[in-house]
Amino acid sequence: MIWDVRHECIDRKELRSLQLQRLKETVARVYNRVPYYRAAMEQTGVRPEDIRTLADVTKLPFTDKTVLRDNYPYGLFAVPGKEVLRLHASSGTTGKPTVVGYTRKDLENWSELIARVVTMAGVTDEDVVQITFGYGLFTGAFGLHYGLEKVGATIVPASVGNTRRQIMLMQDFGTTALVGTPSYSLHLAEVARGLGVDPVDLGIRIGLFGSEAWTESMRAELERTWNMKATDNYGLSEVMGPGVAGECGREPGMHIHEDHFLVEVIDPQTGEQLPVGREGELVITTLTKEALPILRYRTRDITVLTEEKCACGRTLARMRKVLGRTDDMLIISGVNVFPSQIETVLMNVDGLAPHYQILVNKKGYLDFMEVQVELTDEMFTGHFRDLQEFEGKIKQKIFSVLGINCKVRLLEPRSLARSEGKAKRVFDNRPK
Ligand code: DLL
Repeated sequence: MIWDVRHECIDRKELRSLQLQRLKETVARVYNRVPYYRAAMEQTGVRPEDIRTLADVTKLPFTDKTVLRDNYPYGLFAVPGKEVLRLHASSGTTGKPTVVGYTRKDLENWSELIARVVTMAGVTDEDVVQITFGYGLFTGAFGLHYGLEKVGATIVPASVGNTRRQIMLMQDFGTTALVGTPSYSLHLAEVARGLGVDPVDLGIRIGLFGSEAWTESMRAELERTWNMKATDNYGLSEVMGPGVAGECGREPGMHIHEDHFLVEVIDPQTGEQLPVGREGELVITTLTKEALPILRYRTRDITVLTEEKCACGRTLARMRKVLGRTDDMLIISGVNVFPSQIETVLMNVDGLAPHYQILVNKKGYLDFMEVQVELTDEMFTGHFRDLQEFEGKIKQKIFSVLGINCKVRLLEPRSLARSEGKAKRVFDNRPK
């Protein structure tokens, strides 16, 4: 089913003209109401009337996380506080978080877009949906919540943590769809097994996963573990939260809600816009946000766009599964490595569990990477020689795919810390 045929199947020419009209409105809005944007535009000599075509978006300044931090908390808001109905924040790793705000109309649009995403994933008003994102400042839980409500699903607002209780809720309430991070969902399955419950018997048919990068191999693992359809959805607080894009499952990639977001892909080094079909950093301009309109937000997420027709009938462009963030990309002895590439190698080796971490350090002047990965219970024989041989085999696989030498350390099952939110798997301890 398609939630909003009128917009999701819009004729692309009509979409372009809607986007242009909304882009002009957004630019005028920030120019007139947000001193930071007026100053940034004045600096490059661009005025709202210079935006005549969609291609003119490249005349506008980029926004990045520092801009939000520097204008903390309300400096970029384009409406008086009275009109802001909700605040969310994304926890910064250092210092202040970034704060985002929503007017009534923003909240209404947000739940509409979530309704599109969850419908795309196959959720209906018959489903019982357990939300395992933390209810709080994070956009994940409340974002999904109101869209699911719109669709008419029964929501179990379990929030994050208390994993054993989550399993009980699934059993007792008859949960049919699970919302959370892919990594936490793996953990849930593991805890279920520990309680003597096969996750498959819980009867969850759909997983709605997002908020962190995960590979196709991880999808296969989750689908096998839960006997579910594991779907991907994408978003970020700065432009709204979840609901920016979602998967229909008919063709690869996530449909981007282009009637609300103008997307570009740029070369992260030069900032140059790249043609559709080239891999690069996703940049998003909001087209309908009232409280916090954002021009050309540099997401740091690496993806590829396609405007090819989709078998589902939606005309909205798709973004490929996110490869990783530019700031998560490791440069090991001059070779660029995304953690997702290592994940793919590991997940395709029999005998390894989907729990790993990557440690990077210096040995003298040289970069040195160690990959630690847990064994499955079946593989954990405790025979030292078997393990050594197995480590060598994995090391060889990583070398053949990525061209880098690393150390592989096999760990006992369930020995790495489990995450309840976004998994932290990379520890780069090199001196900065
Ligand atoms: O994670 C919003 C969200 C919540 C999306 C729930 C989906 C589901 P932030 O905390 O601001 O917002 O983090 C945004 O998370 O720039 C990506 O790097 C990453 N991310 C989000 N969704 C995906 C995904 C939420 N499906 C940052 N695949 C983004 C890969 C994702 N990375």
